[in-house]
Amino acid sequence: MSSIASKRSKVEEIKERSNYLREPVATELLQDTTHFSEDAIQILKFHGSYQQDNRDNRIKGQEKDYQFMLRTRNPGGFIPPQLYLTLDRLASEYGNETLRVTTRQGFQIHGILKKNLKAAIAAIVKSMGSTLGACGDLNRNIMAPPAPYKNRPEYQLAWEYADHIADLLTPKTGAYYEIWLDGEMAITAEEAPEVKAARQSNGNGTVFHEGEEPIYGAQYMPRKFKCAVTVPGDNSVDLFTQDLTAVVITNKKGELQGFNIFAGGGLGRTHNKEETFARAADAIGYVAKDDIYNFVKAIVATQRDYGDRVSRRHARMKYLINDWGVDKFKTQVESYFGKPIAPQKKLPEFKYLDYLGWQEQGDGKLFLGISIDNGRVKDAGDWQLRTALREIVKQFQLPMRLTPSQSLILYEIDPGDRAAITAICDRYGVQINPEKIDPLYRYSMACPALPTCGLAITESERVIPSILDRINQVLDQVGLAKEPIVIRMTGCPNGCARPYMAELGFVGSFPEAYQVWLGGSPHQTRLARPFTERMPIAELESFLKPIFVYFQKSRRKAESFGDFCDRVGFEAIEQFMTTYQAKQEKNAGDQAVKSSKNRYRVGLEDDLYQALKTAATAQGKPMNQLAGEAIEAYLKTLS
Ligand code: SRM
Ligand code: SF4
Repeated sequence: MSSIASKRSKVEEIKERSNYLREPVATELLQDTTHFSEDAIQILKFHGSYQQDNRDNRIKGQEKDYQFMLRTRNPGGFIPPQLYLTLDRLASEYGNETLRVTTRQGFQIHGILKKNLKAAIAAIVKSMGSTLGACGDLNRNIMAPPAPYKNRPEYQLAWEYADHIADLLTPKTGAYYEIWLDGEMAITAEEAPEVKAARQSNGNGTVFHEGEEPIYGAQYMPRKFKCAVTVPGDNSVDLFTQDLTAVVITNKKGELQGFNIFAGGGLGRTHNKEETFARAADAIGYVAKDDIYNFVKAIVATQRDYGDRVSRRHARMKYLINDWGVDKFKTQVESYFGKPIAPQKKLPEFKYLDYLGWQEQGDGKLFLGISIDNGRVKDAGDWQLRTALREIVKQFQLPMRLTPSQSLILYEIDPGDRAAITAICDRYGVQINPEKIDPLYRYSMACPALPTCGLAITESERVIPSILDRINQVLDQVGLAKEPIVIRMTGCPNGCARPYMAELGFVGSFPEAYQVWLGGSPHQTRLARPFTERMPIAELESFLKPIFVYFQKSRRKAESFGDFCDRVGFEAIEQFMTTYQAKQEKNAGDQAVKSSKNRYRVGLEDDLYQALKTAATAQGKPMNQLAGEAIEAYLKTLS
């Protein structure tokens, strides 16, 4: 073995030993245990599951309360009705009675016991779903705008190519079906012939001819790999955060011409490790439509062969592009691609779109975008979203698209069914009018964090409602009620709810304390920057108030909070905060001096004292205040 091979990270060796993702999962699944070994945990991820434990139930000296999270892989967020109903059933049968829409348009079920994992995965596959490749070092769920516009070909193309690229990069190992379905292949939609051909064609060394994985090889990717396909102007997919984004380019007739390519985005970082950072993707170039699969393979091969397999902290493709520079990266990609990459076509500005409420889908049918707080589909108090969705999907057999902002869209709705669907939403307290949703809630996201995520430093999903309520109060006090600010929170710096693209980002840094990021754009086209390392959550109001006051006083017309922070800069914000706090302290001091004056005593005769007491009670004022006012008024008459 070469010295380079011996330096490889432990996970690289586990992958290689796994025999294309089979072991030790296959063996350990049959054992009567509550959890898997460390090696099996790594391989299990590729099958779409994470071993977790309920951190609320940790007791020193006792075995952890082990449970498993299952994540679906469904390109463009597509969930057919039968799959939704199966997931909903599994959430009750094996899970914690909730489903969770993720920030990459997938569903997660939490709380599954090891003994039920096989039944749960098998049920998903038999309902036309999959969890294969939802986690692990390979291509993750491909994102696409969830809007079901049938009269806008670019949107349909984005869906189509998200599906095709997902097919191209799906692992080919037989392990998944052997382990979870006893070798029975699932009935899946037929793969497009051009995708099949592209996988087999060996464009300049992009493909392995031996083994089960032509594109990945036996060691898969150095790290997770994330792609999106979108349309010009639509940034619902947070395109600058992806390893690879393809933007559909059509001609005036709506016919596909090719794709603008962005690459090298990524958000994961570690506190106090400067060598890790969030990075926005670079514009790479333009690729004609017939070349797209070979181009994707060329990018994948570049990261596969040159990505860091020694340090997992440095293994995402963003570090390769950053270390090499865009030009060197492009040269390497071109050598796999076999031709030069053309310059990008002109694009309009990208905007964040969430597609909520009732809308026309362009072919006479309707769609309905439903906002879900932090993606958690549950029944809680008056808000019975889970029951409402089950009833709607069952009765009307509607497909859905999960959105990258943890919400969902029901589509293919007959206009005649609109009233009945609205009535179900009303009956179960589900607000479907976007105008009536509080703007902070509408635009915010939070990751799951505690109690399921093993990496969480702080709370996130469970505390964000109270934090948004507190922020709303501060906004109210400074005359900014209903200001739409994009707020995102995570329980650690990995960035699962993409906080580094928010206008106001909270990133768990110490128990009960968050790093605060400011200056992202409302359309997620610019990275935010860290403003403070540790804001104790108890100090939220005193921390934010001066910043909001400054924003309220000095913003330009229609300027958003994020744009304002970016324009004035952190130095100006800090300066304002210091002056504001000094003023507050002076006011408090004056107040104290003023109230200390009241401490002088003046003697009163009994009658006068009783009269003052009666008047003070009648007016609801303290006696000393009324006495002070009366004396002040009398003295004025003398001067
Ligand atoms: Fe994530 C790890 C949840 C989107 C960056 N992420 C995790 C794990 C699996 C924790 C773990 O490794 O033990 C979390 C499970 C929590 C739980 O209890 O469910 C977790 N990530 C999520 C989800 C569910 C958050 C959500 O609120 O929806 C998202 C699932 C998406 C999906 O369907 O595939 C999720 N994670 C993201 C994103 C956003 C995105 O992809 O658009 C990011 C930042 C973008 C990026 O990858 O650069 C993200 N997650 C990470 C990282 C840091 C990766 C890195 O490059 O350093 C980790 C930790 C790791 O990989 O070592 C992580
Ligand atoms: Fe867990 Fe951190 Fe991701 Fe939140 S951001 S889900 S705490 S890994």
